[in-house]
Amino acid sequence: MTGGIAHQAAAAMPHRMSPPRGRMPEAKFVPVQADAQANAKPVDLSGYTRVKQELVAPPFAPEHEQVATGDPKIVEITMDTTEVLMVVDEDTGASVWALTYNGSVPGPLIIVHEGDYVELTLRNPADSQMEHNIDFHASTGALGGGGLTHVYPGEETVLRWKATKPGCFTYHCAPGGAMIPYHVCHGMNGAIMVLPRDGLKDKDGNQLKYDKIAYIGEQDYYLPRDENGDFKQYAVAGEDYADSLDAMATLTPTHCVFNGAVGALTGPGALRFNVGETVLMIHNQCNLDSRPHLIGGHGDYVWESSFSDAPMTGMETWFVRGGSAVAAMYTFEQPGVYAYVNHNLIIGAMLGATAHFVVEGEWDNALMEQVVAPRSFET
Ligand SMILES: [Cu+2]
Repeated sequence: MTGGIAHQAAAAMPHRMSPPRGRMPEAKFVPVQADAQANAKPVDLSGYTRVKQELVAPPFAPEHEQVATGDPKIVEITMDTTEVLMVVDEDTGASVWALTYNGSVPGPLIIVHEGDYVELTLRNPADSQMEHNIDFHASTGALGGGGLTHVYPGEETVLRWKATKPGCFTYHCAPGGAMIPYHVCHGMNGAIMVLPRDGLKDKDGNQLKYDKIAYIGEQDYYLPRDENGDFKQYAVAGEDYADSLDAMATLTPTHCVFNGAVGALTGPGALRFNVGETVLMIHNQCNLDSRPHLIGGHGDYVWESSFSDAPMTGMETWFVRGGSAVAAMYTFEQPGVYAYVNHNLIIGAMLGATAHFVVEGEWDNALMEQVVAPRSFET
């Protein structure tokens, strides 16, 4: 059998520059897959409308419909695998050469409807140090697309896949071997939400709508330290590879943060809502388990798995299995500052996994009232 993407790529290899560091051997399944692809029947998508989705930086969501209008579409998106020096904690000077999709940790939130196609153009900038790809947990086949999207610096590729499973899903880079956790633990992951065409529903089939999305990516970092205990600095992406593997092997993160850095979603980065607004919190954790909790609020509806399943209701804390994304919906009833945390409180309070939701509106004494302000008492 000749032809096929992998064979063509292999034939082209001798004329290329030597692979950048981080290049991993092709997975053994690829020739089998390439043969199957070479024999595959072409698919006719001429009846589909094409739309472009402009991706935006977290914690925000791209423009989208909650209930789809019209037939399934081909949704075109573009992501660049940029390598960015990012401060993780200003107080300690901890930094990381983040490996990213579109320059952010997490990568941008993608939103489509069940039955749509996602058509991704994945570009690896020429000044990158490393090879990248993408594995969509929402997709079917070829390691989630990971086997078809390896791009070297200066290369681009286009992958199209059908969103057949409704729910929130993680996506991440997966170059192979230890490079997989290395890239994931350098920020190279994000989430896609595949909505049912008729939107979200409760267990009785009643429509559930949200006013805003809070897209939160929880990221565990394993940052190497020098002999004095200070975080090491590196000149280029990938230079920390050997040190990082040693740090990762401890299974003990130095940081576990929301949206890339300690405090990214507090202070000026806090999310803002009003009493009466309904927020859909989308939480992505590509590596570790997490236990999101909204201090002072609840998960009115929580989908830990498929949107095809009825949501859990009235949750105090919900669960994100490492390597997945979940959605939780809540309508604010009181004003104030809510802390959204990983309720492993060591991770939430000491490693960085805390966000603040600042909610404006009128206080409801019927729900809570300070009957006596703190005061001294007679003994
Ligand atoms: Cu990567």
